[in-house]
Amino acid sequence: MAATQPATSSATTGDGSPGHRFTFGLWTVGNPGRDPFGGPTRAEVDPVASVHKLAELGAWGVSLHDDDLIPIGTDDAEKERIVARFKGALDETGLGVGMATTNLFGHPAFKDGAFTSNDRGVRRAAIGKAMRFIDVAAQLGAEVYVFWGGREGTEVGVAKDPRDALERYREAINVLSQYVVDQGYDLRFAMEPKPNEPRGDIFLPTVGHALHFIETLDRPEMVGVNPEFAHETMAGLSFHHAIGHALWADKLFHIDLNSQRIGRYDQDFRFGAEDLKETFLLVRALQNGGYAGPLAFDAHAYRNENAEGVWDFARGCMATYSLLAERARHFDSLPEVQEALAAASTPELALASVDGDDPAALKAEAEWSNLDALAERGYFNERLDQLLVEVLLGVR
Ligand code: GLT
Ligand code: MN
Ligand code: MN
Repeated sequence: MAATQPATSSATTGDGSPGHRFTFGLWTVGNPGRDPFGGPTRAEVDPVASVHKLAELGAWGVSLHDDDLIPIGTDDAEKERIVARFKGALDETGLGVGMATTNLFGHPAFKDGAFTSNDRGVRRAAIGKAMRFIDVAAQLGAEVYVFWGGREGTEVGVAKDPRDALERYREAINVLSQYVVDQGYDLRFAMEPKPNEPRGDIFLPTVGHALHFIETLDRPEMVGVNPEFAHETMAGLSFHHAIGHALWADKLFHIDLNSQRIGRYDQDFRFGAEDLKETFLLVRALQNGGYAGPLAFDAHAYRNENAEGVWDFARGCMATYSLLAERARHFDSLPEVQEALAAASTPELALASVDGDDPAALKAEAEWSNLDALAERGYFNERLDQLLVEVLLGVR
């Protein structure tokens, strides 16, 4: 399958590295530090103020939920005024909208799920809520519309048959993609997997599940994935492998960048705060895979930061991405790395294994004597990995 991604138009400069289209969710820089054990430690931030500050820091754009911009309970006239003011700030600063999405997890109506609630009335309202904000997303020029099914899951497995839940999930995405086509909007969808939290178990828990689900849709070409570093890591999986899989399937429409340790709650730390090696491998995979979509930071400042620390957090995310992009380019440019890759036979993996051969020839190659001969070689991964560590540490 092709590994290329659709090129996107206006690449501008993020923090120090041309071509990176860095975006931040309004809910990320606007995160007031609330957690399950304590209330806010910082004031709420006006979305328009976030737009101006992010523009000043060199971000390319923002992403947002309906409820980040339009508070629950807002009437239609006020909604129009809010959207116009926000669009004014985007026009003034030149910031784009990387993605928009629906909050289908905050309102208590969605406590049993949204598209997969057992209550048909809730499912219909969830579809309608998404339609309402898809209209706004189109108006704001969003590239991608994300579906993160935070409440689509269970604590009590016996209460929902996963086959019915998946069928209803599928129905909702089909209805919404038809809506986008009927309205003539230029919008693609991206499914964001997560294994758990806030539900005990969430449907579409990993990138692999989502990639399969997409193939069952009426319009699979319109739908890709929005993998998040923290979410795959929570499942104990390699994030750069998930990204490789999505790129291979031509389905990486968007990406949520942050940091996370395995086995913890959903930490959403600053990009690069944990596991720099995995983070390096991710940046290199995106770079070498030709990913040109938004680089969205879905993270937040530590709870003990004040308003000033939030902007340190935002600068840190962009700076670390840019630095790792430079390290990845440098790594691949080193002759000793190229030699080590050759010793590991890394380029050989790109060659077809079989070239119209006679099965008899392949069977002959499975002789024990040949297997014994093949077992003799080393793959020099120690050398290769140490080079990577030394590049990361800046001594090479
Ligand atoms: C929420 C979640 C994120 C999703 C957002 C989109 S909302 O913050 O933790 O991973 O990307 O709905
Ligand atoms: Mn996310
Ligand atoms: Mn997260």
